[in-house]
Amino acid sequence: MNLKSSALVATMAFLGSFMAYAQSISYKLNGADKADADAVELLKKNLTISKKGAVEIIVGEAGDKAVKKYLDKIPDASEGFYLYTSPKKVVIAGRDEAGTYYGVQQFIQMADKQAVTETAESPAIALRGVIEGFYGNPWSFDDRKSQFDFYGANKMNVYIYGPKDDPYHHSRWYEPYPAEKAAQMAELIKHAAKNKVKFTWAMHPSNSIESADDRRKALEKLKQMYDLGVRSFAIFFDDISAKSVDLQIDYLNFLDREFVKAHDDVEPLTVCPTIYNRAWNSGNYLEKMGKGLNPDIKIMWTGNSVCDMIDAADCQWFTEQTGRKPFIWLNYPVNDYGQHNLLMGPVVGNDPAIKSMVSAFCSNPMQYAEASKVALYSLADFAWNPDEYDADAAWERSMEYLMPGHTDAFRTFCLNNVDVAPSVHGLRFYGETPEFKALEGKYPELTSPDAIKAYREYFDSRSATMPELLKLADEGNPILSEVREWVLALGKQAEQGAQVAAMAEALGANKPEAFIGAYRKYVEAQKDASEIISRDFPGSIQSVRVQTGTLHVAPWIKKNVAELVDAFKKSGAAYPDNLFPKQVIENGTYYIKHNGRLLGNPNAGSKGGKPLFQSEIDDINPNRQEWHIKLNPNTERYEIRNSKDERYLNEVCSFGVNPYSPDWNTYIITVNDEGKYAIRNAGNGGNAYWIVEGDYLRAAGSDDADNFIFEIVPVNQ
Ligand code: LOG
Repeated sequence: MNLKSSALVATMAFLGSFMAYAQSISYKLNGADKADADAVELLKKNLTISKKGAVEIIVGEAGDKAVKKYLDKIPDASEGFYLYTSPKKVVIAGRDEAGTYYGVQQFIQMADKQAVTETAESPAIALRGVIEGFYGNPWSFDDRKSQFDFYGANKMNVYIYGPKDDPYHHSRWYEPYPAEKAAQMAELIKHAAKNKVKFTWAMHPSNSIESADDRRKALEKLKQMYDLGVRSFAIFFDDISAKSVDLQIDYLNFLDREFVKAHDDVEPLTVCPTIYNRAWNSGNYLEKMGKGLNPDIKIMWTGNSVCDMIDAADCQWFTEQTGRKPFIWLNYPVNDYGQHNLLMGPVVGNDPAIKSMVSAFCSNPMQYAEASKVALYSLADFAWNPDEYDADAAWERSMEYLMPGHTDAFRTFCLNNVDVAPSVHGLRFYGETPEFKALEGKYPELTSPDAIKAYREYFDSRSATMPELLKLADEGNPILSEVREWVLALGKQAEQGAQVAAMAEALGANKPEAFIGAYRKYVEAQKDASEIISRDFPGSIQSVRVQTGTLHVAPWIKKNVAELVDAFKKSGAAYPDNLFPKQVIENGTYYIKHNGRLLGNPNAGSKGGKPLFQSEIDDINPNRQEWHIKLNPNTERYEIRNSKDERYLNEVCSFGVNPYSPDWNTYIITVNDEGKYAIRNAGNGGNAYWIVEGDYLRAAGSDDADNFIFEIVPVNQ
């Protein structure tokens, strides 16, 4: 055990005995008859209460007799509270019911309830919470209940129901919920209220908003939801091609008039527009919405793009367009656009200055409800008090809060699941596996014994956390049982990493058998990893292959395996014919020929330009006509570089001048029965085949059969 963790264990033990002591304190309540009933219930559930209790808790909200003395200490803002604690007396005084409730939450979560403390707090942002607005398996009934408890405990007050794959919200919005689902909905609404969470039900009618029949159905559905207890509604128009903004405005104002305003107990309407981020803005859609919608209708906004963090300029721009503050729909930690990865990092990059510029700050999370709590914990912190928000500290506290007693193992897990891998949004999240990144900085090459040892130790220590995490998962820990597959994948990735180190060691020691053995184990671990699938049950809307460590660790493994295998093949060691996957072309140096002419690089060292076919052999600079062709381990396609100046060929068959990008500049090379090769763009570079026009290459071919026109001949043969 290292020093750090033994100190931690000692602290935990101390805290444990201290908490047991705190539990044994008995309290008496003063004001409980008038104070918010949910707050009082919470006190009774968590503390020992008796008429003769040793410590008095004075509880209530502004206007209650019990807290009259403290009235001027209560912040003059809704949901605010004053909290005083001491060994003899505790005061919890809310501006309103929610304020008292949050004061109680804060008190019961204090580790040392006997400390002398005094605080007066209120939220910086009025509406804080969650939009269940992702694609994929909607949350379960139990997931949602647990979420509401979590929101209450962390002072979030909004939940918007809008899972894209609930047909009663989206594809068949007009159908009433069947009895069982309706009963669950009613129960959820009550459970939300107990936690001071406003339950908003959203409907996504797409373009069915014009006819009298559509509108009648909409009113009927809203009425069903009202009868189940919903008092707050939203209409979503995201991810459709809208027929007309005027029609949307007319429809929204119709529902507002005929339904929302027709009830005196329904909250103002919220709408998710079709253009919900700045990147998609064109024409005057938003301006029209702003001018046309009844003024109290809130408009949702994801920022500069679909997945973005929010700053003051974004909000200002939105307000100029719409005449209202944006209701922030933060697409984090949602992972429906990159389902193979979990997003377990902190919420970073939102500007505290937005606190007075938004009407709400809400997250769209992952279909993994429990795992989403890591990010949501931080989000709650930010939205309550952005000025004091410290992303790393909040994230660290979430480890303690969510995984007490197992923070080190859980932190390791989370740190391996920060990035989202390349996706449609081209977005990456940084800060993943910082220790590994540092290791790569220290040992860029896996050649020295020190490097090999350091990497092996790194991966072995990752493997060592697996039993603890898996045990928790198997014992039903809510987060780890939900994301058990990622735990398994992390274990398999650590095994792969350790085998890479073993391969490097064997190669250095010239032990071919050990190399082959390690390589085989690597392949096995990789195969096992590729077969791990999450949410693989009948009826699952998304079953996904899972990935971890995609920012640093996975590319490192691939790159090093490719390099080691390459070096091993070149070492002259004997190995079974079927050991390594067959490449169409082995990594090496080649001539690229067309009708007997050689492709060359006449202006080596210059910028840009095109390679040229020539009949003559270049005797003076032979390597102008030689090409390094190599399989890129990450794209599994080939890169082609000129051997004279290492300039690469790009997707328009010129010499690339920008930084080489494997997504753009690697090619699929195939061979036909006659030994002729075809070269084709791929990835971001499109899918055109390379053809020859005059003396030059061009990427313009579309027919497979016509494009086997190149001879690729190894130099030295
Ligand atoms: C959807 C949302 C989805 C998210 C991330 C909004 C307003 N709508 O691009 O349902 O979870 O992006 O993929 C969206 O963000 N569309």
